[in-house]
Amino acid sequence: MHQPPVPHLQDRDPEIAGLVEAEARRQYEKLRLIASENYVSPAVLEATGSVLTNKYSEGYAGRRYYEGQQNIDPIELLAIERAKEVFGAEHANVQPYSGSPANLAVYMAFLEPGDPVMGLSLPMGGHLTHGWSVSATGKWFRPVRYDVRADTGRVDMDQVRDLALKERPKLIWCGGTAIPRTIDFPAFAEIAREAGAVLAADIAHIAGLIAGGAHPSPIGHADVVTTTTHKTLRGPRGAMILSTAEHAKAVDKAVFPGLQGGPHDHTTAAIAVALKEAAQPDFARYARQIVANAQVLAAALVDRGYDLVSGGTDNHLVLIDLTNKGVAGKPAAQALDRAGIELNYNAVPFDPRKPFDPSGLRLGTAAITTRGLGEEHMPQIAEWIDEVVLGTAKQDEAVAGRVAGKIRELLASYPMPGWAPAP
Ligand code: DSN
Repeated sequence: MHQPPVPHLQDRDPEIAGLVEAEARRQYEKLRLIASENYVSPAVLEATGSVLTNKYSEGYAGRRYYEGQQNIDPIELLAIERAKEVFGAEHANVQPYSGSPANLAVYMAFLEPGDPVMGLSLPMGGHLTHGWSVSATGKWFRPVRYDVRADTGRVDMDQVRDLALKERPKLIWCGGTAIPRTIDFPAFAEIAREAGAVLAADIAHIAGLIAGGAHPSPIGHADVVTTTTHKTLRGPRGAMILSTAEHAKAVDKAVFPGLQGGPHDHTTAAIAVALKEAAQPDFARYARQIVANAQVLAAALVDRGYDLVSGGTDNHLVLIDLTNKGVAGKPAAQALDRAGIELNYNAVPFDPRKPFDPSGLRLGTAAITTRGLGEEHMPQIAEWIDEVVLGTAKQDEAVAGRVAGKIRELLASYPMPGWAPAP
């Protein structure tokens, strides 16, 4: 049963209601290891599903293009104040619709079309919007890409410095989507200063860890910080841009009217709720537990002969290169999904295979930590992953059903925020 319940949806549109119910049950029964996903609280769900979805409010508090902002202005101001407080930032914009629009706003704020931009290349763990060729950011700007080192799997800071001084990018991105190690914000800041570039930190994956004190913060090092709000931060699907006071005006102008129309006020309210939750002491415990779980899971996988990019993890994310197991990422991910373990196939650095059929698997521990799983469960999860991967290599289909049953049994003791099976 959905919490809050959805009786009107069931009455008005049983087809959609049925699919929502099926998705909730799927999330309840699966070991959700997609590194960018989580379970939000019922309070965040309620704000997201509220009447705020009815309102238009282009502009900013006190300067809107529509009347009737008596409640929207305080909601957005609360979200801004909480974002500044949680991250210690001088300025926050909570209107970006999601991570990619937030990143585009950074280009809009600081660059002209054709300007050079530097970012970690996508197959090395970067993000499409950091100047990858198929993205608008790679087509409309001049991308310069840095890599991770082949021997360590970690960002090659010597190469970052050499490239920055040679290519003089106007904007340097640090952060990405598949980086299992701590991002060295002070080192990036020093290079950006030397090269005369704006430093943007994309902390979408690690925002919750930063909020909870389990990863160093880019504040005080980066000129501008972008983040989605729904990964480790455990809020609704949205994004924020944090910056120094100096760049506040440029950031706000870029988001609106530069790039977007009306903000999604229901999302803004839910971001405010998530930030209030992230400011509580139990969120710091949650953030530390995410990392502890990932580290124990990584160690258990290494014990079973898995080749992890960089050898382990400092955060919520583990990147496995399956080459030595004789199975590609995609069939392994599909078999794991059938076995109740949900993750994504992923390129690994220097991957000889294609992005749609790469060599690796990416997994993360934010969602299972929300469910209440701890370090004691991680060796068992590594064993299940191993059983399924080895079963895939041997084309043994029976293993999936066996593991899925055991996972359902385990998860039945760990409640899911937002849904429970009918009693
Ligand atoms: N989709 C996000 C992720 O999974 O990391 C990146 O855009």
